[in-house]
Amino acid sequence: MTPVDHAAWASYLLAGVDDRSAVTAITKQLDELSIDDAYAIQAALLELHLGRGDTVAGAKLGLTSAAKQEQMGVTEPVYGWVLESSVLDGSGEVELGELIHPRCEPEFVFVLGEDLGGPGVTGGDVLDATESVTGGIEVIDSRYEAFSFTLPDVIADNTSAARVAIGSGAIGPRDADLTTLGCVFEVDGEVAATATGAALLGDPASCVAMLANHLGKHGQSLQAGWTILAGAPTDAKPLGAGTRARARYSHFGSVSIVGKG
Ligand code: 0L1
Ligand code: MG
Repeated sequence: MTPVDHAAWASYLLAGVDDRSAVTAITKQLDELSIDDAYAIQAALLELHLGRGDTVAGAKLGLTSAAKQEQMGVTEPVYGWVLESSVLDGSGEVELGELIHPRCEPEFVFVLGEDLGGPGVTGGDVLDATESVTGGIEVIDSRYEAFSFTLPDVIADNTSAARVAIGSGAIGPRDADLTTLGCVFEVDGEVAATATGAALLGDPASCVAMLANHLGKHGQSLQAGWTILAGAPTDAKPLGAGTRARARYSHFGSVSIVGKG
């Protein structure tokens, strides 16, 4: 079988980002795309972004809740990178002209105080290494046509990462039980979904441990100061012009974004 050209597929996906134009899923064009090849494309895509002067602000998990897995028709979590350029300013304004077909979702967010490297990282280790926990809203924007993909496709596409708003109402990692901590997700003033932290595969901290252990297999670790998105406890909602989304958390206050354009 011909080896997968990771650099070429990374450039293909970056062109989708640059052109604000959806591309055909990679798996529709190859006989097979393994999970390892998909992460290798993701790594090549990260290198392209870094080559343009961007930096890594953190890392993320996706598809860590049943709601998200059912929405996207997959059964496993995925891991990706949070770029500094993707972090929104306090206005929460999302320039839709820079995106293809964005959706938004609430996120549990960890800010690390210490490096964390797998293997063998537990949820307790994550809490020990965490400086604070807060809420956010992630804007995801699959580069694939019709927001439709297989698991390897979405891994290659850096797990649809596009923008993220980080809340300011942080708490210490053991100031509350993260599994019972509640989130109300509102779109245009209506309650769109509700969830608790336990929606994230039972425990948000254990999700972050999975990420640290995943990176450990690739000789990488989570770094002190990084922002880590543990995943969305609800499904994602479309973000159009004028759409106002707000995530209200029981312990983090609220985070809002608005679609501009
Ligand atoms: O952050 C996420 O949960 C996104 C994971 C990729 C699947 C999607 O685009 O919804
Ligand atoms: Mg997400």
